[in-house]
Amino acid sequence: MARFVKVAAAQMGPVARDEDRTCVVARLLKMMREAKDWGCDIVVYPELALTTFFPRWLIEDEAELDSYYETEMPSPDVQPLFDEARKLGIGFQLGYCEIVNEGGRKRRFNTSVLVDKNGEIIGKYRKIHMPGNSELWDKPAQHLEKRYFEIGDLGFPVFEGFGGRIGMAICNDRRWPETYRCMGIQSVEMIMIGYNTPVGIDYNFDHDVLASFHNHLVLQAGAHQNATWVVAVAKCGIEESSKMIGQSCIVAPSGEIVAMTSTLGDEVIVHKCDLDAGLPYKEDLFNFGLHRRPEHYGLIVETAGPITPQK
Ligand code: ING
Repeated sequence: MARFVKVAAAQMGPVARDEDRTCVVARLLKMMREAKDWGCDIVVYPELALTTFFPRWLIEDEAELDSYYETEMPSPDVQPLFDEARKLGIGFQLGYCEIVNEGGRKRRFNTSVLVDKNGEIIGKYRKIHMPGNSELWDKPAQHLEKRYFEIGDLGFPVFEGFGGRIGMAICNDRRWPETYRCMGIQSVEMIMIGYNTPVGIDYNFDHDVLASFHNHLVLQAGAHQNATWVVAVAKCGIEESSKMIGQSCIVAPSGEIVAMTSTLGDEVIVHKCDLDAGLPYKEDLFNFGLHRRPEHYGLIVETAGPITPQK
């Protein structure tokens, strides 16, 4: 008996710096209802879905910085999304900025939550691979995520939900093979990844030209090599003068892109995903127990080697 999950990727266009949560949540609700009209079981939203991508700026006023974070989930502004999910009987994944008081101190994370069809949170993930810098750098644009978020402390958990095994990652995580493999060895069947990916933030023009290629390259490789579905959802377009890539997509365990957006705005794409599609790969080509030999890999360099080979 096939286990189908009908998934909607709800790509978002730009969110302005002064766009308040109620307007943003209204956009998310509109796409949730569209997803339900398509008969979807779950709708996946981008990273930092509730606000503009503020790590592009140096923000030194703590009150202003705090305004981009949620101190509870659901927060009052986001509660309508949970209520509508319960009313419609559809789950969702949401990326947002989290402030918690843990260990007697204020901690900030780039977070995503997985919510079931009853509007209950069944899983949380905190971004581990934090790109950019903590101080201003001498580049065409800033990317200050290391300044505004701690490294995630929840690992890469895999949750039972929607009839399968669901994992999450956030943006830069998708560029690192360990992200997928940590969930692959937990037999993950679908990984949901939101992203905000600007171009033009460094001097390597080829990075910009290849940004969309690199986006799909890592998603397709991660999906195939770990026999899992990947649902990758952008916030994109020209957001506060920052150009961010779109091409949100749904990738099958074969590595094939089965659905992709074609705009840089709010756009819902849908695919009926067979969670058993990964089994032929898990049982044969990528049967870790049969073919994978980490014990024979020899010394795996655990830290980055020298960027330029020593003379
Ligand atoms: N964004 C980017 C990403 O990994 C980045 C960071 C930008 C990397 C440009 C390389 C080039 O897609 C986030 N939010 O991680």
